Amino acid sequence: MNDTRRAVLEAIDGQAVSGADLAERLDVTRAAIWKHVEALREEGFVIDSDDGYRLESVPEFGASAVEYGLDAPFEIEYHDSIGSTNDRAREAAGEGADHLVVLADEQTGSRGRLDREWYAPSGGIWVSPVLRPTIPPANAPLVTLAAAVATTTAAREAGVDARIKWPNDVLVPTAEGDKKLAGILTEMEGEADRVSWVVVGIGINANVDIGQLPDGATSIREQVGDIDRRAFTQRLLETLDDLLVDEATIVDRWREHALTLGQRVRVETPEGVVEGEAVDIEPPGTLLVDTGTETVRVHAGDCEHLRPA
Ligand code: BT5
Repeated sequence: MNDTRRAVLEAIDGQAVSGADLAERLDVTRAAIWKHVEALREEGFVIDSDDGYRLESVPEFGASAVEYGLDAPFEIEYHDSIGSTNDRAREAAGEGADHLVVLADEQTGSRGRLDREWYAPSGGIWVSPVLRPTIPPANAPLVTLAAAVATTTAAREAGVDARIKWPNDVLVPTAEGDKKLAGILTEMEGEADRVSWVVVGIGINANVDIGQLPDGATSIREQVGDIDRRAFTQRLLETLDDLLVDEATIVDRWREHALTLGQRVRVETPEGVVEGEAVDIEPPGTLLVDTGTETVRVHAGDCEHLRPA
């Protein structure tokens, strides 16, 4: 959001301020103030103008709504409907974007890992930050772990018992088994020694009916009722930013929320199937599986939680 527009919102949040006062304080013309107010109204901000301008309410979702009050250095690009936020974020990354977050209410062509289909009806939080971390490509899995921790943290704060399945599925344990609440698709481009960009696509079934989702999925609506998507998205982005600034904490925070550790797992890796007890995780995201005869380090694969032997 443009700095003047943010300053207008901050000034009129909680009290009425006249157009003349605002213009003087922000060192712009009254016409400019009026234009900003109109643009904000068009985005859904309710601004009363009976006795000076006064902010009555912030929209439920959208670019300025999420940017306003966000304590992290991201610019939001919002779409009511888009093919895939990851596709758009990759395009923007290719054009040099950094700390841009592509956000949508609905996606019509979204993807999971390995080109699997991802359901993204209206009411979800479909979000793809573009990042340019100064890390070697081998450490990129840390960004995915951070996204899983950030998603889980925001969901837990919203009252949902969210946990992480290695490496990055966010699940809710239920009487009928674990249900998937969110998924993460990280895509990147890099050189031998340096990542040039990472797009970390996060899909959260927020205010969505489970009838619109595949079997095995759950939503925040199903678990605790509808949430404030604006506040949730802000919390998600703030936590992600904090974690990426302090990379050393990512793996510890991941362990705190892990559902996989201590469980019997079956992991399909490119080198074959590994079965055993998941005992720990190591940077940048390697799962340690105790097969009974040895400890195998698994770097990538699809993980299934097995019933205890
Ligand atoms: C994932 O893939 O879990 C990564 C999903 C990433 C989606 C986000 S949304 C924002 C951004 N833009 C995109 O285009 N993508 C990202 P994977 O682990 O492959 O899981 C895919 C499987 O999850 C599917 O084969 C279904 O079985 C299941 N699935 C599909 N949609 C789901 C949903 N909304 N909730 C829960 N499970 C779902």
